Amino acid sequence: MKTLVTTLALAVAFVGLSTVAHPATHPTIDIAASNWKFTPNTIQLHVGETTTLRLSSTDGVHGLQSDDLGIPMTMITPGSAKTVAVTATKAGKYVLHCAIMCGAGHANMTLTINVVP
Ligand SMILES: [Cu+2]
Repeated sequence: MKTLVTTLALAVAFVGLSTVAHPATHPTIDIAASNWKFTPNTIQLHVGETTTLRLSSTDGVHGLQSDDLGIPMTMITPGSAKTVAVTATKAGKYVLHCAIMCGAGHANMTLTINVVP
């Protein structure tokens, strides 16, 4: 019984510490662009919660931009990841098209961002 209590106390302490250890870190979502898709192609954000999108390209030059979500025109090129902090203010489904003409599949290259309360 004593062992169980000690284990629980340690578990609680650990959870407490891990919460305190990263107070200012935003959740980060990695998104890889390629010819011609975003992976993942659907993500979910919460209203009012700042999330960092880490954008990289495995092939081709692509782009992301959204006035509605406050995402500035961001060019995504192979070899250098770009990070964009997003704080959605309104719930909804936002379908972002690749913002740079990238070839045959460009028109169908979308990233869907579902913003939920
Ligand atoms: Cu494109």
